[in-house]
Amino acid sequence: MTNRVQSQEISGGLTAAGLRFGIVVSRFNSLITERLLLAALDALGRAGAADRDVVVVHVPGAFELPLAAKKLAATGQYDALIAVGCVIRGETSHYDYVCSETSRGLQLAQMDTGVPVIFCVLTCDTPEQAMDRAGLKGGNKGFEAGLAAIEMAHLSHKLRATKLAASAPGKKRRK
Ligand code: INI
Repeated sequence: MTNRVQSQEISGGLTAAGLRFGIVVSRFNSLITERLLLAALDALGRAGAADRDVVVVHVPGAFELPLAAKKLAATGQYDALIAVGCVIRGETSHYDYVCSETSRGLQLAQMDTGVPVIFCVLTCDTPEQAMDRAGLKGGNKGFEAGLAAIEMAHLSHKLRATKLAASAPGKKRRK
């Protein structure tokens, strides 16, 4: 016998019809980022997103992704965003700054605006590692990002509207 509580499950769907997406893509390492972009568009299209509901914005490099994402999110027109980039380690510490500020900035963009921002930024030691994740050995992270965007778009709408089903009298909420 178990006393395990039967919790209410809230999860995101995987249909994209009627949802609006913004994709910010860096031009740096475009051989990789354009492959990631195509796969993200493929995922959205297969799930039913309409052409008119998907906007793509190009920026120079990964470092510029957070500002573009935040500005798109602030328009209030998008259900989810995807940030696509590829940072490849060089001989100096530049890589570390670009990686940390890009991830920090993208997290801030979604936390400040409440619009999901999917992190599709590859951070790799070699071009081969990046290619493996952009359609070669390791699948394509762009496709995964497209699916994550759809799921998070649904989930964030549902969480906004969540109410606990009235069953037993609960604790009074603190004001
Ligand atoms: N930008 C990238 O997107 N990937 C990289 O690998 C990269 N490297 O290695 O330097 C890179 N640098 C540019 C950076 O993102 C900015 O565009 C630039 O510093 C101007 O602000």
